[in-house]
Amino acid sequence: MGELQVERHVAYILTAEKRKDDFESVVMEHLRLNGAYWGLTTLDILGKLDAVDKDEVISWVMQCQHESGGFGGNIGHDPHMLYTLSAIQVLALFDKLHVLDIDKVSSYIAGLQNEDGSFSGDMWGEVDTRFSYIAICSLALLRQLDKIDVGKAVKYIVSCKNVDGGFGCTPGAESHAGQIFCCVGALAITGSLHHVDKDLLGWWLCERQVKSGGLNGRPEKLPDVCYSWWVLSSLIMIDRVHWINKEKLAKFILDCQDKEKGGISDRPDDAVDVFHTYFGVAGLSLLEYPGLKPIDPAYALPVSVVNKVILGK
Ligand code: GRG
Ligand code: ZN
Repeated sequence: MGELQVERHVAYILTAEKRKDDFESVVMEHLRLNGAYWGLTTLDILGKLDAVDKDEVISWVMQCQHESGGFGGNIGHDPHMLYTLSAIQVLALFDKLHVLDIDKVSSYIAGLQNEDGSFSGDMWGEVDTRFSYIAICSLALLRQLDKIDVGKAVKYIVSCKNVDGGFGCTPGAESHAGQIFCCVGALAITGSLHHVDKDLLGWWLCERQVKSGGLNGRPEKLPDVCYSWWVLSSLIMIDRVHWINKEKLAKFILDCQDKEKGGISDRPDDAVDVFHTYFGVAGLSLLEYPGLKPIDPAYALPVSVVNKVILGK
C-alpha cells in the first residue's frame, strides 16, 4: 500500500492554493473560502501550516465578509452560513479569531434560526441539518452559543432521527453519513449525545465498510475517501470506532494517493482534489496514523486549535 506521501501532498495543496486560472480553480471559484479551510487544515495536520503567508490569507478572508456579518465564498459573493464557518475555522487555525467583530458574526448566524429550532443556510431559506451543525459549531468556536435557542436546535436535530438510528437532512429524510456527521457533531458539541442510540447507529455506520476496506455513505453505494471523515468521525464521537477494521480503511485511503503529483482522490486511480486530500489525511489522523496531528471529530479542526479556542489552553 505504501506510506503517506506527506511532502507531495503538501506541495499539491500549496500549488492548488496559488493556481487561480486552471480548471479546478475556475470550477471552485465560488467556494474558495471553503476550499481554503480544507487545504489549510490539511497542511496543519501535516505540520506544515507555516508554509503559507498567514497575513495574506487573513487579509483575503476578511475581504470575503459581507456587511451583514456573514462571509461569502469569495470577495464580493453573497454571504452564506457555510463560508462563515470556513472563515471562523481558518481564523482559528491561525489563532486570529480576535480580528472578528464577534457580536456581528454571531448575530448573523443566530438570525438564521427558525421558529422550530432549525437553521436556514442563508437569507433564501433552505433548511437542512447541515446548517444546524454549521451554526452550532461556529457559535461554539466564538463562545456565543447563548445567542440561539440550543434546546430547540437540539429538538429539531432529534426530529431528523430515523428508525435505523441515523439522521437525514430534514424530518423523514433518508439517513446519510454526511448528515449523520452533522447531527452527531452538533449533539456532541452541545452535550446532547444521550439522544443517540449508539449501538443502533454504530451498527449502521460500521456496515458502511465494504470489501476493499473503504467506507460508503449509504447502503449499496460505492466507497469514497470522504466517508473516511463523515463515518469515522461519527463512530469516534459515539465510541464505536473499534467496530470497523482500521487497518483496511487506512490501506484504502493510502491506495487513493497520487504518489507522483500528490493529492488524494475519492477512489483508487481517480483524479485528486483538495477536498478528498483533506478527507484522506483527516481520516488517517482519526486512525492515529504516525506523524499526523490529531484532529477533533466534532469541530473538524486540530485538537490543539480546539483546546486553545474552547478551553483557552
Ligand atoms: C466542517 C467537516 C465540516 C463540514 C461542514 C458542509 C458540511 C458542514 C457538511 C456536509 C455533510 C454532507 C451532507 C456530506 C456528504 C457529501 C456527499 C459526498 C454527498 C454525496 O452524496 P451521495 O449519496 O453520493 O449522492 P455517493 O457518491 O456517496 O453516492
Ligand atoms: Zn467523496
